[in-house]
Amino acid sequence: MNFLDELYLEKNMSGTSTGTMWLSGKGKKQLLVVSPVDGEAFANITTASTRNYEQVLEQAQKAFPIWRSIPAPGRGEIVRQIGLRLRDFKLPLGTLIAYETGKPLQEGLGEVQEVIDICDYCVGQSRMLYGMTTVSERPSHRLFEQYHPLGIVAIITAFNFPVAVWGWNAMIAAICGDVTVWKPSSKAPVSAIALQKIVAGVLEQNDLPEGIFSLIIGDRATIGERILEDKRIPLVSFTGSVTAGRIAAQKVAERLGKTILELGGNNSIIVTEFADLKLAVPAIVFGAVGTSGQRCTTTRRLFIHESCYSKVKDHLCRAYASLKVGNPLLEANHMGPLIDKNAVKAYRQAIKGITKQGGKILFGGNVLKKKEYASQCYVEPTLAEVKSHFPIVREETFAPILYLISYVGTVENAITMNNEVDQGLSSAIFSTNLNQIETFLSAKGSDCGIANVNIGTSGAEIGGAFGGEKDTGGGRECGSDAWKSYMRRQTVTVNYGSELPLAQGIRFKIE
Ligand code: UN1
Repeated sequence: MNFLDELYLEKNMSGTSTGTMWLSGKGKKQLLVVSPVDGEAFANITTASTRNYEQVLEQAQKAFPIWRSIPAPGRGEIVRQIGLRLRDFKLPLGTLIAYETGKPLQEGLGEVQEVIDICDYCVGQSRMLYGMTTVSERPSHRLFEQYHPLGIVAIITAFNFPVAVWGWNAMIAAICGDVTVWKPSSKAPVSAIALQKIVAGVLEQNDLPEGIFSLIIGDRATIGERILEDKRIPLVSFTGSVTAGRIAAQKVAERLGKTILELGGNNSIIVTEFADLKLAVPAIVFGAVGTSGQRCTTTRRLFIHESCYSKVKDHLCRAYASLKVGNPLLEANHMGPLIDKNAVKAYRQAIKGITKQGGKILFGGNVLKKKEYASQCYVEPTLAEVKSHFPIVREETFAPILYLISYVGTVENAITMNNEVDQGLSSAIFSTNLNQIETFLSAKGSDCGIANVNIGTSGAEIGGAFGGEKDTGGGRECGSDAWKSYMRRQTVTVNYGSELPLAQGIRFKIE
């Protein structure tokens, strides 16, 4: 496999790096990485020990004052070089992501592009870390805010976006003057190693010290828990399930650390009687089967107005029948495998739940068995007819299962159903009616962090703040003013006069 060589990857690798250096040792736990594409064990990673963890943290602590002292545009220059270098490695890295996670090559390439985009974005943002100035109530006083680097930021990422989510966090943190320690998912560690090696090239060229960008691959008990409890880490950015995020948030809160949480979604599209189906159908299909239904932004629920329900259902059944499932490295295939056999088990259980709770499978519902599916991770993209209140519909099953739900009456009825789940990440409406669109976007509309009009729920651009409400965790990453979470805010009042007036008009005199 050429892409592995092009990325300087070997079969046996260390999973711990402080930048350009890789830490290793004997007797540590090995992590065998199996591709869901063909079931081949293609890498063996030595995971981090508790001693490695300490080494990484100590190095990060040393690097922080050095990195912090480089003016922000200088840090932006390093990020610019990372973006340039990523362009050179886009094809092999995109291919590796596809091979390691099972997402189609196009989506793997798109993911690398997402990191390139955030690098470009951060170059500009590095000159715009501004605070506001306001007026003081006191004469000859100036009142303003400024932002300073926080320190060590831990980034815990999931398997489904093994490099993009690092990019959103690490590149923003870097321009903010923070150093980062990245714990990727043990289900997609090789993409993380490849990315670390690409970044290392830039660190080397610029003679930067170890500890600015660190990588630490290890299990939850050895590494994850330590990060959550470590007071040296003021901010933990966590992407993962609601269950794991809830535990992480509690642990970090106990030591009064900060978190950015990007947890589960249960995203819906509303198709009203005024929808343009030419736009809606492909958006729905991509939203539901992209990354095999394993994006946090995946379209899971579809609320279709009763007047066009059977038409939309027919369109979707036809579209699903034309989908090709297979090796995601082959461009003809629309959907690859799920991440592993456990994910297939969850898919199977959900299918059982649907029929048990009174739903009907309209398309798919089976695990694929032919020779080309020998890894046993391939499933059929699935359409199911259900009712919104079914317990299974309230859950986020990380699989390509789309729930079709008919609604009657006004768009408000569909919005109510959109909002009645615990999660609140992404939502969309397909309509050409201004009243419906603006109702969906109004305060009584969608309660999600993302609300789209005439586009699907997934595939957000990096320029906006990314994240959601309720059980999705409330965090915001990526663009807009998300950078502020990676810095500490300081309110400054300067007295340049010769008197000492107190605020609120308080009188206080000493002899
Ligand atoms: C995720 O699934 O955790 O909006 C992130 C999207 C991608 C990111 C998804 N840009 O679908």
